Amino acid sequence: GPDDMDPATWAKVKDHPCYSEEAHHYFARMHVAVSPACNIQCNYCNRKYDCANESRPGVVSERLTPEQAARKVLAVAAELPQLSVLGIAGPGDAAYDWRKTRATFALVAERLPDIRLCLSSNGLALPDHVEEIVAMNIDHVTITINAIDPAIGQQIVPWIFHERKRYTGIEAATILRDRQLQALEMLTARGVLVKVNSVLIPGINDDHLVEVNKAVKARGAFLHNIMPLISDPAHGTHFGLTGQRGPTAAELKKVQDACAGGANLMRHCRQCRADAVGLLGEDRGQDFTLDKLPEVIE
Ligand code: CLF
Ligand code: SF4
Repeated sequence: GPDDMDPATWAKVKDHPCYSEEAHHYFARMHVAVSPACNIQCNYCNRKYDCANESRPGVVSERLTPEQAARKVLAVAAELPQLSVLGIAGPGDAAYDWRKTRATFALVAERLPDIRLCLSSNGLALPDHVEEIVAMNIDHVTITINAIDPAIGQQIVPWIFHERKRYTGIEAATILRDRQLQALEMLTARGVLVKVNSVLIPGINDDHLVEVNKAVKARGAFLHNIMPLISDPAHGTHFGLTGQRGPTAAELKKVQDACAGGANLMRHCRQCRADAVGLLGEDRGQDFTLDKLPEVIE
């Protein structure tokens, strides 16, 4: 609350439903699925579906151009006075597909200067865009960091595509980890609030997430959101096919409890869709599909 935060930070979190547990009862967010391209492979992802770093796997969102997305945001804002945040969280990686993400935020910010802009990424491309993120007043960024030890990281992300080259194994996991931590440091140094998402994968990173929590706290992460892996063979992911299971509620709680005293934990995440609309846990996306929007804005 306002008593344990400096005023500038409080101003940024008081109406953000993910960064403030209190705010999520009163303020709504919406996502627009404008960024289909991705530069890494996660073993819990199937590219046919939304980015599972920030959302529920097995979901296909309505993909929009930046212009379509802007129309949708204006239509939702006109009907949903609680709308405070526009997030871009896939369906691929919002920082890799940067031209579309940037174009969408620019179109919306021109017409709705008070809406908060929020971005979620695997982090690999993020350091390249920090200056523009700051210049565009994107004051909330999420980075998904599942491991800081590359020996563990390579079991979750088998390859990355970076500076026109493909990397695998320990080398890929090391580059990814270094870029994620670099982005975290650069963004927090510029006053951007950074949330770190970690997907809890039993037998792979469950004992390691305490180290992730310490490492991201040391670099200024505002919140750490430990999300349960949702693994279903029907989703056709590597983990789904190899029988990797998600954690039980007790296993999730055990890891969260082990992080006590470290970076503050987010505990009210609802693993949204890349085109979610409304209060967390409610989804009004179907009320605002493209066919229901006006043809032009203004
Ligand atoms: Fe969206 Fe994410 Fe921004 Fe929130 S969601 S981009 S920080 S506005 Fe929120 Fe949804 Fe959990 Fe994400 S409840 S999946 S943490
Ligand atoms: Fe899939 Fe997201 Fe991982 Fe890319 S970053 S592979 S879209 S889960």
